[in-house]
Amino acid sequence: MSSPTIVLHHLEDSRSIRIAWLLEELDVPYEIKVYKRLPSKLAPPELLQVHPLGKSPVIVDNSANPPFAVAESGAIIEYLTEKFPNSLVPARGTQEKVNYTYWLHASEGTLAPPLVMKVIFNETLKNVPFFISPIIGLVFNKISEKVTDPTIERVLAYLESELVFHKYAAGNEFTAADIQLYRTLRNALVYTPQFVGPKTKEWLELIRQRAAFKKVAYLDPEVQK
Ligand SMILES: N[C@@H](CCC(=O)N[C@@H](CS)C(=O)NCC(=O)O)C(=O)O
Repeated sequence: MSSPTIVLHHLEDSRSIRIAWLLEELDVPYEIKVYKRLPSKLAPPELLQVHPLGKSPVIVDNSANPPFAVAESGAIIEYLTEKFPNSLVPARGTQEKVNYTYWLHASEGTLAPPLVMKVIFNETLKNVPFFISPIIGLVFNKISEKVTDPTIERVLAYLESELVFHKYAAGNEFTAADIQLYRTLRNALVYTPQFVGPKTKEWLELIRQRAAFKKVAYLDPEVQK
């Protein structure tokens, strides 16, 4: 058997699950190299040898001559869906394609940043001395109320309103935008469950039933709980 040409550099418990899931959907053989997070939760320095940002996901395509790395989950999704035949991208010029592109970008560009702030607040509170944690907690609550939560609430309400009209994020067919949204939504369920509506929860259940997701579910500690 020939060795896989795509190597996925996967940081544990990270967005990189999207790419493992996509590669399973595409039925493309791949090698996965798993990196442990540092105690600070940051990526280990070895990832800097794969790409100058040192973040995950990042893939290396060894079929290219010379091989090259592709970073940033949305860019990797575009690269892989262009390279391998699939039905995970709607046809050009359709409403579904517009929805697809919107969620591919909004997931990382609009929804993930305030959610990442919530993750940071949470981790920080676990590590500050107990006697100052109530004060820090109050500051974080204020920032959440004014800055992070209104955006999270609005994006999730928009997704919920779209899912009333179609089964998946872009339309009635499953697409790579569902994969891109999955990890962000799964964080929303952990950190802001009050904003995740019933249609969105149904959609999460639906996409978790896919055979390709089940093959990578071991990479998501939340699913293992
Ligand atoms: N927008 C980027 C985000 C990449 C990113 O921040 N990845 C996180 C894992 S979810 C990471 O590598 N964190 C470790 C670090 O920043 O050191 C993407 O979607 O690929």
